[in-house]
Amino acid sequence: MAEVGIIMGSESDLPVMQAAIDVLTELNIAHEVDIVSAHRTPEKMMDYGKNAHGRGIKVIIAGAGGAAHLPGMVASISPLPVIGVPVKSSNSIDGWDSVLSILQMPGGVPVATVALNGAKNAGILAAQIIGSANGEVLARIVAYKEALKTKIIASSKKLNP
Ligand code: RP5
Repeated sequence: MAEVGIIMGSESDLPVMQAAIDVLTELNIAHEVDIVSAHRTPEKMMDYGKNAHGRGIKVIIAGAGGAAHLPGMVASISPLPVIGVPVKSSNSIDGWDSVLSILQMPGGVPVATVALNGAKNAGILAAQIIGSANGEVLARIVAYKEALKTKIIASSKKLNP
């Protein structure tokens, strides 16, 4: 059963959002993926936000670009933690519109906003949230971070043998 729900406003967001899918697959966290648009399928968005926790989803990752209302609107209706991914999309002026639309939420309705096109970190953060209450997942995160360290040490040694 999926524990992380990955949604995005358009199929055009998928090349960016694929990084979240890939890292969750790598960390062996069950996830589901769907296109849910705040502006084009508002009823589906409300249904998703209302029902995700009842279906066993524990964290939602929502990506959108331009007037990026999907993460905030889902956060407005869901009790789950929502991670927002600002996408530099075709309708985005320079990316700042996507960032600020997701980042500047009013008090009481948080969205954990990652960097522009930062879907990989959204996936890792979702895994860390799951891992905070699941020892097996936590051990995978520890191993993941250890691998990051090993890679940097190897790069350093290559430059300074
Ligand atoms: C947003 O508009 C979507 O999330 C996407 O980032 C952007 C452009 O959508 P398309 O016109 O490519 O479908 O709602």
